[in-house]
Amino acid sequence: MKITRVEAIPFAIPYRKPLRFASGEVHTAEHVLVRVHTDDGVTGVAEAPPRPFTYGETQAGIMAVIEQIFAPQLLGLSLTDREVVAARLGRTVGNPAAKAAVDMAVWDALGRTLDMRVTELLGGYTDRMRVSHMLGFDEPAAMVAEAERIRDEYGITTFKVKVGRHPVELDVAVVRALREALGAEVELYIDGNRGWTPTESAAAMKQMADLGLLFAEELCPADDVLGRRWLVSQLDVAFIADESVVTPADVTREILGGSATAISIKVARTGFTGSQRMHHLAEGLGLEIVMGNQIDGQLGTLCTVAFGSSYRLTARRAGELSNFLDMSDDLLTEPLTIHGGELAIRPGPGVGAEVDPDKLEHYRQDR
Ligand code: MUC
Ligand code: MG
Repeated sequence: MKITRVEAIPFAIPYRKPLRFASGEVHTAEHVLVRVHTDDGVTGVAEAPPRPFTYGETQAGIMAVIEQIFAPQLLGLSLTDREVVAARLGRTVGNPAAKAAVDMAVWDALGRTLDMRVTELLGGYTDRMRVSHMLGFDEPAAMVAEAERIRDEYGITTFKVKVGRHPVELDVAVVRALREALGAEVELYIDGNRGWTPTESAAAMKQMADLGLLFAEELCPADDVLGRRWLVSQLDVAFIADESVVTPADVTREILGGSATAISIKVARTGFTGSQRMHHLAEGLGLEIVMGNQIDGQLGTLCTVAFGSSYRLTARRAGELSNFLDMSDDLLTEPLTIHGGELAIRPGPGVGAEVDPDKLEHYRQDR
């Protein structure tokens, strides 16, 4: 079970349809595939999606920190030394996606070694999650058409609507059009990616008061400390902290400071080890959790559903598991499929992912 090698492989897969939101846009999945090898001949895999507009990481930076700092620190450790792995990764500040991918590849290798699913190792609560689909910026008619297609093709009935544009009426019109077209039975929530001020957020929420929103996420920056507290104190909808809660300490600060009332857990930034800490803290604080998506490919999505299925609290709400549908291709031998609005974990050990060597050869950027 000893770690003998940690590989970081850059790859690029274009999106069929770019995703646009208040803090940025993604046209190509320029991710890093992480492989952790052991002396038993086992290989664990995970992917790191760089999001410079959210965490400051780039693809080249993720490669560098894994190859130059993390890999040498982990060689010789056992796959069961997960807290030692976490402590050594923790010596370096920042770099959440790079750390998360290394951590998840270690868990995947452990699952493969023990012939157990990661979901069983973590908590084993269930084997599937309801899926929430994210709608990026577009005209109201186009966003409604996409939601209808996703509902009809995949049975998905929960939608996260990207907001944060100016004037706020632009986004309010989209949410209203979605509610009118899709009816009362679908779940709708909004994510501002910090695009609005607290007062713009409050005005928008007033205009959407009759639209039955499930949640509002990160409408304004957490650094608007008093403004955000003022906003959250007047909402009758739970306010999700997403990019403002990258560590358990962030959760403590945001929740006890009155700047959020629920959290998004993204395994792409907290891995499995850190996400466990976030989950247990949220449970102790009595918070709702949404399993978020950092615009993950299929491997990242498998990691999210593996974690989300592990606990009652993370499986309760629909998880954001469908961004991969907009990619032109992916790395897995067997593509993920969403049926009846649900995504199931894979039967194999670890997270159940098999990377197709031909696809990796085609999309990798280091050859
Ligand atoms: C989200 O929930 O914010 C946008 C940027 C990112 O890192 O994740 C997405 C989705
Ligand atoms: Mg978000």
